[in-house]
Amino acid sequence: MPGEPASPRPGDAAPAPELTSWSLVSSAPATSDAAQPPAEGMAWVPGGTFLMGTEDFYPEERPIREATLEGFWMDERPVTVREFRRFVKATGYVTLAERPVSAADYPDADPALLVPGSIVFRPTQGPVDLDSRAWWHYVPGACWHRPEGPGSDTYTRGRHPVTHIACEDAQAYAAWAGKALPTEAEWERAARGGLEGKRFAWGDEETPDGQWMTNSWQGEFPWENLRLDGHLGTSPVASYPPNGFGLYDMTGNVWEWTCDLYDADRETASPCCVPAAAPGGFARHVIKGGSHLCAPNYCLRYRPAARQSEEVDTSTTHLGLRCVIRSR
Ligand SMILES: [Ca+2]
Ligand SMILES: [Cu+2]
Repeated sequence: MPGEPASPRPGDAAPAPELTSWSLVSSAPATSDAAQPPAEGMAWVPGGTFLMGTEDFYPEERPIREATLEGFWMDERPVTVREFRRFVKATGYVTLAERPVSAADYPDADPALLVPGSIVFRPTQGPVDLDSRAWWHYVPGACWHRPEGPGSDTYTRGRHPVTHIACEDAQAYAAWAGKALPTEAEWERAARGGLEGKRFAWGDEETPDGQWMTNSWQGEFPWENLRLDGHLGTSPVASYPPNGFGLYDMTGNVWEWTCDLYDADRETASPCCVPAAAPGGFARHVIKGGSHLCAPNYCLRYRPAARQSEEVDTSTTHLGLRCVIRSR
């Protein structure tokens, strides 16, 4: 596999370094053009061939297939509110959720909803039919710095992942930072952390030694959030251990945009995660990683293979981004 160190051979003079996945990151990458991180807070994801997808969960994740890619740099953490604020201050950028809404773009929409806003999760009072309209609400005024709508703020959430990011917002941030959005294959390669065919980013067991490894939802969705992992909504980035490539929050916390279009013909199981089709009829991109809203009783999607699609104009409480830099 190009980009990966050769296996230690018995009889080598020097004691071979232990080839944990972590050593792939902490040692210098094999390609000379990738020895130094091109920006602060980025980790090297070695190139190679790996198995994408799984047969064990939802239909859209099948089949298992080989993917081969070059090594690349990836943000160790999702982009935070604080980082996004820096981008907005520097550029005056206005996110899609904050812009006037054109009726021409949404001919079938309720005129009352043609105001700037975004889609906010609200738990239900008790058990409900699993129809996403019960917990997703279009809230006028909701946006990246008012995640629950007017009256909410992010003063104490600077280190949380930024949310309410539409695809073009993610691309604008990435371009400003001199980076790009990952492809789905890059994202999944990174999320697996060097482990092959494992269920989670850290292995097959959900809570090894009783430890919560990511911010998901425990209890019965969408009303009973038991918070066993310590967090009700989003969590400060890097609150849980990194994976084998030194990447935090690859799964859980927030979904992340990729630059890949979603194949519209793919069969898709009903998720908690994606609001019922918005009236816009825009292209859909693949999103990866699951979120703090994914609960095993309904949506076990805080896994590297999990994938959903989102219309490019859609922004929600649990969708953010992280970026990559390709070495060539
Ligand atoms: Ca949680
Ligand atoms: Cu989910």
